[in-house]
Amino acid sequence: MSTVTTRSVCPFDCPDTCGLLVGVVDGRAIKVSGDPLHPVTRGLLCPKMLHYERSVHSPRRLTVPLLRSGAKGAGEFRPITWDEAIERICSRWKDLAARHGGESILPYSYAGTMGLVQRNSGHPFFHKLGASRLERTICSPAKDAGWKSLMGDTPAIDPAAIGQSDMVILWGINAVATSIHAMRDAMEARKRGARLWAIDTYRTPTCEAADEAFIVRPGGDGALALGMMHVIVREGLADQAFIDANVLGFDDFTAKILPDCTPERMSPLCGLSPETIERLAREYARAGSPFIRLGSGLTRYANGAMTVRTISCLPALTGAWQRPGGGLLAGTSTGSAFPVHKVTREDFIDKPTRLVSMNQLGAALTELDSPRVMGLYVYHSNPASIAPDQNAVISGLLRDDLFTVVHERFMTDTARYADIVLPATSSLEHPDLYRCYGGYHAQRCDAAIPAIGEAKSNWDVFCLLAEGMGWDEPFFRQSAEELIRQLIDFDTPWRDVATTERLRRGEPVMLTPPENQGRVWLTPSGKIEILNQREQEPLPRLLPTHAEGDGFPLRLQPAVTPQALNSSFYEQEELRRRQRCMELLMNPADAARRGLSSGDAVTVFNRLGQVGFTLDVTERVPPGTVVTEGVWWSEFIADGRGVNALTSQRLTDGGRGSTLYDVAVEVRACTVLKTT
Ligand SMILES: Nc1nc2c(c(=O)[nH]1)N[C@H]1C(S)=C(S)[C@@H](COP(=O)(O)OP(=O)(O)OC[C@H]3O[C@@H](n4cnc5c(=O)[nH]c(N)nc54)[C@H](O)[C@@H]3O)O[C@H]1N2
Ligand SMILES: Nc1nc2c(c(=O)[nH]1)N[C@H]1C(S)=C(S)[C@@H](COP(=O)(O)OP(=O)(O)OC[C@H]3O[C@@H](n4cnc5c(=O)[nH]c(N)nc54)[C@H](O)[C@@H]3O)O[C@H]1N2
Ligand SMILES: [Mo]
Repeated sequence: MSTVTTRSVCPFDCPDTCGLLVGVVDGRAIKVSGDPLHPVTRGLLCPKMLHYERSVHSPRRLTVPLLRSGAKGAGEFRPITWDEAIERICSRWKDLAARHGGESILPYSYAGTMGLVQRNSGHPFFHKLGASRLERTICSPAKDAGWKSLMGDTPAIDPAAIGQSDMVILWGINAVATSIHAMRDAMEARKRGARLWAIDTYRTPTCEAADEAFIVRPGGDGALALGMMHVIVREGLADQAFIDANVLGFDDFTAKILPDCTPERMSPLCGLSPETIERLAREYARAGSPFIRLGSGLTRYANGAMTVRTISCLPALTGAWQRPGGGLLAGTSTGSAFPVHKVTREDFIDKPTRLVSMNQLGAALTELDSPRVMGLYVYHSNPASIAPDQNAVISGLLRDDLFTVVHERFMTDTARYADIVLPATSSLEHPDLYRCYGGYHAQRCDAAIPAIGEAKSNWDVFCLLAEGMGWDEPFFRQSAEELIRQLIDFDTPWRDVATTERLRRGEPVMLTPPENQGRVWLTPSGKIEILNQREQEPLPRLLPTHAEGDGFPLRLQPAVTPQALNSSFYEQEELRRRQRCMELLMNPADAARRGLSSGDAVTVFNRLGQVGFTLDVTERVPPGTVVTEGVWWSEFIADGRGVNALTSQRLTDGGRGSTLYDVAVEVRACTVLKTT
């Protein structure tokens, strides 16, 4: 049999949205590689996707619909047909809607696939059903809120501008793990002579690759930026001409906020010495075109939005924006490039139903009333692992009167608690259109292989459910291909006729962001608004984290691993082996104080829960901070609880985001767990 090579796109929640080449023999993917002709991927793939075929053809794939046959959470199921599954779900939902109202049903989805059709295909269905609406705010809404407060709708600078910078600051982003193409661009800039700094809470691989790394206290970056700005203003390093022409509120800021923000005062809050804060300020202000690439790490705190807003003031003070390669990139927004409303169909909402935060699923399932959540439909998300306050989520999922359906590729921790499990296709088995949130590329792709077993795509399942509900709405009688076509057949300044033609053909294309590139400020005043009277806090200032008030001595940093993506990829044994086991990284001083050493089984605890880890004593983390990487499946965890048994349902200051990184804990030796 000869190999047919097909183009596809990586569907995962990553800012790089890579172009893939998939080698297919007899309907089976045998090889996946980075598309060398893709303008951003340029042939380079991350370790997770190098063997995507191992996920797609994993023996762990779900292949038929399943009905629970044991107790909730016991993971005992028997196969049923699709007809029976759809019939059971629809009759139960009709009954729930009639008895308790549509709002007693809650959809839960996030980022298993980023494709515009498959990702959003539940929206029209649940709008029509009158279900509760999910606030999809687990990732980084605080980042958007912070940027918007200062910069309004000003479009992001082009990520490629990094190549013209003479100083690149990777701030709260572990690009070696989370955006390898941004890392490659940063390393290329470095080769051309740019200095590369990383600012993180522990020594990540990105820190190792940088010229210098600055290790801060979790949630302390606002203090660092304020200290730097104090020095910049005090030493006359601000660009007064730029400020006069472009910035609103500089005088208020320097009069009311900065005087208190001396490096000495900011030092204990951010964890860097006063001398380091001064040096960072001077070197940043004197750089020609410093480029700050802001990650999401520093946003998942009680002060996350304020931190982003404060850091974003730096290029406004020094005028870095004026020079090519200078400025700050929080993320690109290609939201208006495609008419996604044609998929989400907000017009199907009869009257607006209640919003439920995805960060508070535990409370939604255990406390919410009028009506109580009686039906939960989870698709392309794994909340039993990834949502904060895992113990609360699992208490909710254990409710006998809760009817839970999970549409999944694997028997995830969430699927284990389902009444009905539906098998989902992987991205190689369904068509979609992808746009990127870390750059400006887009690509359409067809299915590369047939569905595994009886797996169905998100869109196809919602069409079946609409039919099962007895709706005659023609919208649900279209194919995914037809929806994709509607997204592409749309006039927009983002692409010309030739680009649209290439998009239709399945080639990767670059979209052109409408004018601007950060030189015109799309705010109500037309200036960068350091002073923003629409905010509860009109000026950037210090805000505390949640963890500060929690009364536990160590800050826990749940971080990412290059070998997984949130809770995805744990099915690949090789990747899992490289992660060894659920480890806790701790500084030698903290370990010595507790009489702990590497390899010890430890229990990490706070008011929400306790979790077992294997200790790794290392200088990579500073005293006072402990770190764990990855979001493990419970079957690979000694006592079944993961890191999110320690994270809380509290929200960020702006954007109602998750505060997954804002965690205080204590650690003690564990007498029960055996070291693996
Ligand atoms: N390999 C891999 N890639 C991924 C993911 C994954 O799980 N694995 N997840 C994907 C998703 S959903 C997202 S949202 C992106 C996120 O990608 P990034 O923007 O890189 O965000 P994070 O990895 O959450 O955090 C980045 C870094 O911030 C650090 N950090 C945490 N708190 C602070 C702080 O207070 N200050 C500073 N300065 N640094 C801090 C963390 O230690 C981490 O090294 O990555 C995507 N890509
Ligand atoms: N402790 C801790 N918790 C975290 C994070 C962290 O860094 N640390 N990161 C947070 C962040 S930034 C995010 S964005 C969230 C992400 O949370 P999720 O969006 O839930 O991401 P995943 O854990 O990757 O789970 C996605 C699931 O979708 C399934 N899937 C993939 N494709 C399809 C499909 O086409 N159809 C269907 N039906 N299913 C599919 C996959 O098998 C997988 O189980 O997690 C958050 N939680
Ligand atoms: Mo995310």
